[in-house]
Amino acid sequence: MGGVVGKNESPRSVWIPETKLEAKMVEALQRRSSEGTAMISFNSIILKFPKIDESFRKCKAIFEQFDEDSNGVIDQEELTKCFRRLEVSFTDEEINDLFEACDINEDMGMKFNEFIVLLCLVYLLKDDRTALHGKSRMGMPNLEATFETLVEAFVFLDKNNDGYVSKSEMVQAINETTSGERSSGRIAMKRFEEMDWDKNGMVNFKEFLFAFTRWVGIDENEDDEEEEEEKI
Ligand SMILES: [Ca+2]
Ligand SMILES: [Ca+2]
Ligand SMILES: [Ca+2]
Repeated sequence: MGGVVGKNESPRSVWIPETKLEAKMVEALQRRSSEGTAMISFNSIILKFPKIDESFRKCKAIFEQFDEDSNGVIDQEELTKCFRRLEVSFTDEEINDLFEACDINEDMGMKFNEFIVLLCLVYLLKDDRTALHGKSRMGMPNLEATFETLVEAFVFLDKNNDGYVSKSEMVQAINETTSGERSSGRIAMKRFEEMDWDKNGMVNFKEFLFAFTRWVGIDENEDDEEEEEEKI
């Protein structure tokens, strides 16, 4: 296998967001990346996995609290209440868009992993609404620190600052870590494919977050259980 990856990026130079929500995500990420990132390598992201995992698991209590009828999913009504409690002032339309975007198994409810992704998107999008920096945006400082780590990881990977992670950006990030190893291109491809949920050749922030919930093992996939060797 020749390591010629990186040069043959798709000719598409500008990626157009498919939804209003995605456009907002891209905008927020681009603004965020102008502030820089503390991530220095893909390894530094991997080293954060245990902490991210722990923080996600602590979030389970929050999830259960908002799942008022304890049916294992947060429905639209429960979510609206949740936003009110968190003092997140999103419009009904915005909440609805977030709900639809994160309901990847399309069961009209937020399962735990979907809920975490949704909260992280809220964290990102709320950035432009609260002028008060350094103040907790959602009243969950520990979880917000984890979300910040995830935003930083994405910003690190998105080298050209277009709000998406491309294949070549992933290869670049992995190469920086495992330079000289012949398998690095293959690892990058594998990681990329795990992230590119809709297989359109680009990873948006939402896909990136779902990949994280799978990597740290909180994904509850009942319908397809592909046993993946978790080797990084
Ligand atoms: Ca429920
Ligand atoms: Ca769902
Ligand atoms: Ca990019």
